[in-house]
Amino acid sequence: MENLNTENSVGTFNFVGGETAALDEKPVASNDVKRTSTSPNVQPQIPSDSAPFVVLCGPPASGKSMVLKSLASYLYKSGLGYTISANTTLLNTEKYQVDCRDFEEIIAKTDEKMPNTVDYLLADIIDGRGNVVAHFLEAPGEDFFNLTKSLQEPNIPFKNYLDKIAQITPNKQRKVVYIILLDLDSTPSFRNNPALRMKYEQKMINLYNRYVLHHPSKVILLYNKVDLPQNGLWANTSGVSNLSAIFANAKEFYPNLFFKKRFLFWDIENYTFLPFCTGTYPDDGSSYTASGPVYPASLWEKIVKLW
Ligand SMILES: Nc1nc2c(ncn2[C@@H]2O[C@H](COP(=O)(O)OP(=O)(O)OP(=O)(O)O)[C@@H](O)[C@H]2O)c(=O)[nH]1
Ligand SMILES: [Mg+2]
Repeated sequence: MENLNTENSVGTFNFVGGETAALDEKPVASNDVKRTSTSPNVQPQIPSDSAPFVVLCGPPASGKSMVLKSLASYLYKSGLGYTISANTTLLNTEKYQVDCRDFEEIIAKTDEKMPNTVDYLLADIIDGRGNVVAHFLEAPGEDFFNLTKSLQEPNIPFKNYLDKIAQITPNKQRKVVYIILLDLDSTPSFRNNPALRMKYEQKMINLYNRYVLHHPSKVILLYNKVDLPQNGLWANTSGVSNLSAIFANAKEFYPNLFFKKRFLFWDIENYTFLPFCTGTYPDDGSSYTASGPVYPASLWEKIVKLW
């Protein structure tokens, strides 16, 4: 899969959404979206080493846990010599310790879903010499976009731990790859609710301005769930048949996330775009069939290139 170029505006991004649908006055909640069981006062403890982070950013149910599982399972089975280890120091709660143990079992099993009760999960990727190559972080969707407080979004500030990830010490910034999920088809549908979608878009622009624009960090725009029929059957679990159609579709719905940055006299793309499919899911939610390795392999390849 290739990186695609786009044209867009430059510098610090402000919301300039093209659609003007009136904002629904009612806060949005969904029965399909699990509420986080972690207390809002819980403060994740970020490791103080300087290994790069990969942070999965997306609203509830956009697929962060399943992308993490896909990537971790791929690396576990890839023969590239990595060990995947859940980092138990992130949260000192009994639930988190159980989630860590379960995670290490789940990544070894092809068709087992991540339980939707997982709030935080920090996975360490360790090379053959025992060095931590990267930390992968999944956090609750509410930390990136709160559906029940959607009217206040995007002005709700990011949680403190995200600052700690980006800034190791006052003088030392960390390299972070932020995977922004271009969610359109979770419940409630951002595809069919432009007002809500634009709030999420602005929140992700805020994230970019705060953590990427003036930092050594990078953004991957990940269009997950490309297997769904809404995407015009441009992809299935084995791969993508029409990448440019998927790209155009993503850009139509999230025009302001295709970031550019000024370099000398030019505006250069400051994102990597990738389609993704974690698998197919029967309606009863019981299990799933994992997608082929093409998606996690491409994602891993891009992450490594961005470091
Ligand atoms: N069709 C399809 N459905 C997907 C895909 N990835 C995830 N899903 C569906 O989305 C649901 C939510 O995925 P999760 O990975 O739990 O979402 P999340 O972003 O971690 O959600 P929170 O942790 O609640 O913020 C899954 O249970 C699947 O039903 C995909 O690639 N294709
Ligand atoms: Mg999750």
